[in-house]
Amino acid sequence: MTKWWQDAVVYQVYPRSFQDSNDDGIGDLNGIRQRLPYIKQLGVDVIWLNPVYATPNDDNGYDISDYRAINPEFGTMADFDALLAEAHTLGLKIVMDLVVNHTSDEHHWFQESRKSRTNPYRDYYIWRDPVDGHAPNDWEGGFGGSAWEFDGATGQYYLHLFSKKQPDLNWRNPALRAAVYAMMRFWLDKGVDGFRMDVINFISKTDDFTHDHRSPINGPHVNEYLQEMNREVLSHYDVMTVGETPGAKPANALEYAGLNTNELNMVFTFQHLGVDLDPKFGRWVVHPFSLVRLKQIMSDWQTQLHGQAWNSLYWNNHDQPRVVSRFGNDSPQWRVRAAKMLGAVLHFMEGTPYVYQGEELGMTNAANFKSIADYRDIEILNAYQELVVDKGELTAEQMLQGIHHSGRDNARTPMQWDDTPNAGFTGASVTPWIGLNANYPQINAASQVDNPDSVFAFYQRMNQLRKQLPVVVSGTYKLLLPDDTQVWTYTRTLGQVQLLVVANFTADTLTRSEAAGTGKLILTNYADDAGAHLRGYEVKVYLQHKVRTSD
Ligand code: TEU
Ligand code: CA
Repeated sequence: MTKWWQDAVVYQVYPRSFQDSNDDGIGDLNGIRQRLPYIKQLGVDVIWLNPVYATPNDDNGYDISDYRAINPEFGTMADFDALLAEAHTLGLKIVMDLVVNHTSDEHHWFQESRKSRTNPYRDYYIWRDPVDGHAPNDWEGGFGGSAWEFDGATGQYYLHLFSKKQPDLNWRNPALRAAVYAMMRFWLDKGVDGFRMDVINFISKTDDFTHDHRSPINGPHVNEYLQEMNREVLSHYDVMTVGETPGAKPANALEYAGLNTNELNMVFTFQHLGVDLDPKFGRWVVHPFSLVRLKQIMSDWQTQLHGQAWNSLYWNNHDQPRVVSRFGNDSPQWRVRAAKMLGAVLHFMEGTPYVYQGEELGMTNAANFKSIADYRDIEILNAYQELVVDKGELTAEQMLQGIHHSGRDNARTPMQWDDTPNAGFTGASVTPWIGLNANYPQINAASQVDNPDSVFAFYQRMNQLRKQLPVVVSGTYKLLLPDDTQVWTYTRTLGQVQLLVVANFTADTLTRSEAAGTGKLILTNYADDAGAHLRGYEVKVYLQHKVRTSD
């Protein structure tokens, strides 16, 4: 028997860029409520909202100054309550973003904490004395520079794994943990259906800070804290939880997302998204990805978690470039087929799929952003300053090429609703908070929702098949042709029923015996079945009976 969050498909909404309802160029809660029928029509079950809480927007809401107040740019608490009620009326659940590794430095807790070493809130954060007049260790912040900021008022450094406006909370402090649990109950008692937990495996750091080059990931007490959170809060509600766990491997997920470990329901790994990143410059210098490596990593997650823990399945989110541009082909000739092929490869694996806004339309990276002035993301702007301006390690052209391919703002351009000015995201004469992708006249929801050959219709069909075929949720995954550099093919088996997925990751026409499935072709991005041939970016999904004795 599966849990509701194992049968579900999640749709991620980045509120700032989804739908503006009051012509200020910024997406908002009432805009999301207007678009609930569209989300329902897609056939998903859950909406994950990126943070909507009060924030100074240093990191677009991942720097929270009041966990129990709505960002006025997005609306009011009444607007939130109306959105939640309307979603529930439509049979949609809403999952909030829980950002409790850090707060904004403008949060009341930090304002108090920095006042004095004896303030009751002092130990809500991580303060350390200078060592020989310097920061306690060489850790770096996620957005450049040291992870330590000196605060003159009390002569100590505070830790911030991200920007200096995002001080890390001290989870070793039981009073802090209790305050977080009380806040969680506030939202769950309103009827919220769960949480996505931001960098949740960072909440336990090393027990001391004297070591250099120590990774703060998967610290010594993470499981203890998550089990306490589950005992104190989560186990009292019928909710879904997904932890964002950068650096987590399958062995970590068996604990974090174990079916019987009483921590979380699933986690987001980043391992599969490292296959095209540079060892030194990360996302800013991009290498062609290896399909063999991608298949190997994701197949390991499938096989090592099966029956013991639960996978999330995603290509895209607000921190990642658009997958059709990254692992597919966003040229006019191939974009639609590649977007469908990538969707099918992901959605027929075992786990809960996450569809990021616009992925269901085949939206692409923003090729029209010509200069650093077009970008808004703190991660992009700080990296450009550090690598191009301060250190000169990359030229502006090299950096812009990397940003074009991998920058987070590729996912944060406004949702493309139709071909009217500003793509229907905001009023025609309004300047949105970030520029649009110039291809919105060609790629938009209005041109797809009634088109049976659209990427939207393909995602609708996948969502229907998930509901119709138990093998999609519960089948055992097996990778075929592991060393094939052009094709990804796998089976899912449940009893005598088997799915065969065969996907061509190239523009070439290929022949693979595996492509000639023995059962009913239930989904393809071409009109017909070319037998053992696979045309450019072709994907074929067969429903067949168990045929291979080796399975
Ligand atoms: O992301 C954590 C995180 O690891 C990403 O920032 C990722 O490492 C980076 O984008 C890739 O270089 C979460 C949120 O999803 C992200 O939007 C926030 O910026 C970050 O935490 C801090 O809250
Ligand atoms: Ca608005």
